[in-house]
Amino acid sequence: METNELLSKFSIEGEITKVVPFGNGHINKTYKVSTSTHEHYLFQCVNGYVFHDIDDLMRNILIVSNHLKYSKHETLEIVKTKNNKLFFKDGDLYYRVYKYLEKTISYEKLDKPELISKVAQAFGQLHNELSSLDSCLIAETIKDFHNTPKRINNLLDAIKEDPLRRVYECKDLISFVFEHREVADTIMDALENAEIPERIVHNDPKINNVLFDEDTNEVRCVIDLDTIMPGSCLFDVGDALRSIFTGDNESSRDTSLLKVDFKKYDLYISAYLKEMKDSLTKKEIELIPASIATIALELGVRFLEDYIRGDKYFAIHFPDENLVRAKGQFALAQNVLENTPKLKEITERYLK
Ligand code: ADP
Ligand code: GN1
Ligand code: MG
Repeated sequence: METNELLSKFSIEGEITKVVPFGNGHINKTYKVSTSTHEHYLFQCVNGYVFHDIDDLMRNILIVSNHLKYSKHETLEIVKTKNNKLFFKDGDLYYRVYKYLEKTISYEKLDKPELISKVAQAFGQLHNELSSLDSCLIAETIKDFHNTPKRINNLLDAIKEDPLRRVYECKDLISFVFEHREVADTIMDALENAEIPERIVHNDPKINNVLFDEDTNEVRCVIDLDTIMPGSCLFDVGDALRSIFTGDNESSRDTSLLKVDFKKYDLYISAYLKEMKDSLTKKEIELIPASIATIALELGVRFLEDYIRGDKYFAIHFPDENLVRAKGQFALAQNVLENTPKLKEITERYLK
């Protein structure tokens, strides 16, 4: 079906005047839609390789966005189809529309200290808000999303299958994973042994999933609610810091660019802990430095598995991009491990 025909299925006001690819997300195909009214819309083809149950996915987003709206937070607003459905299915493709959040901007990297504090505060607030949501209402949209040991098992399966004969290129990276195998267990072991609590979290707190106000640079809202599921706040703290340290170098061949920034670390945890001071446990705080290494290793493993399987999950822009991304995340994990004593020292200050 043509784009205009697809868009005609949704309750969009006015005539469509322009549809252009938008944003730098790796998962869904995203377009900004202009209309003859002054409103814009965000049109997405949802990635069916990544998400297997679109009913569950869209219901989660509706529940979470209503919950956030109820407590006066700006959030995603689903534009339903003319048949009052949350998405439109065309063959095996799934489409959805959101209101475009006007006068917002997302960043690929965060350099200004105040922006880092604002993002940390936004995720702290999100975690506080989500704590009053009943986790029974939330479906698991991607099974074992941050189960790092399982991610390694998936990589092992891909290595065995080696459908494109790419494994030989990946030998050094595969060795890195097995040399650092114990890093994978940090968060899952703590969760399974009930040393840390289960919480509903975002699970994908990448910098460009936060929208800032174009004029004031205040955080307007956290978006990309596809992976909101029960898990650990360490998934989010670890991944947000991983994303901040990666910045816009995720696909760079110069792996020395992916490294810890102590100032950014301090700014992030200071603002996050301030928001979450009434609920975080000592163990959660102690595990923050380790969680960054775990999530960087995990993402490297995910990129590597996708490279071996033929780039089916993450969007790529050049042939070996997933391999380059995996190298970058392993370099970051290594750098985090080397700097863990100093990160722990900074963290200790907040435990007193
Ligand atoms: P992906 O899952 O592929 O990452 P996202 O839902 O994060 O897709 O959307 C991709 C980008 O589109 C975001 O990083 C953001 O820049 C922009 N975006 C998404 N939703 C909206 C919205 N409702 N209003 C304005 N911009 C948006
Ligand atoms: C994907 O969807 P996006 O681009 O915001 C991925 C994250 C990764 C990130 C790495 C659902 O995030 O887990 O950390 O790429 N999202 C999903 O850039 O897999
Ligand atoms: Mg995104």
